[in-house]
Amino acid sequence: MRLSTYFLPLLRENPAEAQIVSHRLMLRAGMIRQSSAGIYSWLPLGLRVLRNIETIVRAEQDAAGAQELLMPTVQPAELWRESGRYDDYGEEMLRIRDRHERDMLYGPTNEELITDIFRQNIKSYRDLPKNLYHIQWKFRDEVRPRFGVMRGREFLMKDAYSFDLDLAAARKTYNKMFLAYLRTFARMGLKTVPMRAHTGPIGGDLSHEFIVLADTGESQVYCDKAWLESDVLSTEVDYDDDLEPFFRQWTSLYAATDEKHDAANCPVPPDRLLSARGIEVGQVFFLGNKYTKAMNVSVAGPNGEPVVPEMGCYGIGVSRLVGAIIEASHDDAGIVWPASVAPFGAGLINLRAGDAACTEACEALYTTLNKAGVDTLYDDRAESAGAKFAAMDLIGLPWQIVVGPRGLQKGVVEVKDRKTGQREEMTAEAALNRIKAAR
Ligand code: 5CA
Repeated sequence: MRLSTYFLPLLRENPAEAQIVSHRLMLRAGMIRQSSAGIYSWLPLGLRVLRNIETIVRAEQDAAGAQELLMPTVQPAELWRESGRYDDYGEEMLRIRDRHERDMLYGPTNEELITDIFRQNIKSYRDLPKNLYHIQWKFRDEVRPRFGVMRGREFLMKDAYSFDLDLAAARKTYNKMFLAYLRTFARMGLKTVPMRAHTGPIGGDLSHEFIVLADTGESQVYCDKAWLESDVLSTEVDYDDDLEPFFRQWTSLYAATDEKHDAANCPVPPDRLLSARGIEVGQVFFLGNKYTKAMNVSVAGPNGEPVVPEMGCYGIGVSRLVGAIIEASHDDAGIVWPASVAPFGAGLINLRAGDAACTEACEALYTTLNKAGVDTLYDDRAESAGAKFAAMDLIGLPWQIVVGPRGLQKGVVEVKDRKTGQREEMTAEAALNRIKAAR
């Protein structure tokens, strides 16, 4: 992509309305624009990140045996009357009446709709287990939308819903999702700590929140410092393994949100206890038969008897993750994207846009980088070097390649690692190899 034609409205100044760094940087980097309180448009750069996050979420959901579908955003009220939540959900639900005076709503979550799809189509125990997910926009009319995409009113969520024949099978599915969540967040460069949680309006009796430790988190959390050394991606474990030992291992270290933490009875000695702020990026719930019972769902069991399936539901805040990743990975100059979610693999800076040799070298590099699968943002604008460096640092691509007349005379370009800030001169070919090798 050429920056001269790309829609990337960068802001020099810090927007007054943004209180936390991720919100400030998302606005300054031209990723989002607010359309009304807690509702945002995703501009091209922001959308690229959102899509990359979706791709990782999808890959791990699929690997864990969940199947993707897509349910609508607008739902009929009658399903929510069946579960009893139409009245319970309160002011957070956006209620709509259509031209035939039918009560509709903009979905804040999808338990009722998926349970209805299930009961209409699945009749036998032979069709179980099923775990179905979608990545869809939700609306919750939060009293205080704030911090940009972190607490929005409209936000993108991955929500999966599982149906199992009995408790033991449902527990296995819960464990699979537990592993999928740890892997998903780790692949985005995030360290998340699973914490026992309250179930709130979703219901059920077992639940974990996945918390990213970050100074600007909305909740106070406590955990064993040993969590900081944990690395789930280096753990050899397969979704088809018996995951109970894994689950036990990953819940054995102490971790609790403010609501669950009891200082007087905390099992971790003070020197090992980490007290920090946290951002909730996902939550898993074991629901039991709360919805299947309320909505009269049953399948024929092995002897023809009706069995009420056990459910679980599993949410990931896809749009919130964009903010959470920035909170966890930025510096004074801007965002520092982990390569797995970066909007482009590399940025190419032409220091002298009017210079024939610089332009020729840049064009050649641009072509080879893209051909090699390194999606490249090429700053071909006639701006000052300072403005180009600042823009590249702000948008935080993992690699910058700087092409200038002085370097070209020596046959080199400069490669900068955005994370470490290290700069090194090398041939264009070596630059390409360096970036390819790091992927
Ligand atoms: N039905 C279940 C999951 S299937 C559910 O709705 N769970 S939830 O309420 O915990 O939401 C799932 C995730 O969505 C949360 O962990 C959080 O990361 C994200 N989320 C919730 N509310 C908001 C919001 N207002 N803005 C941005 N993300 C949100």
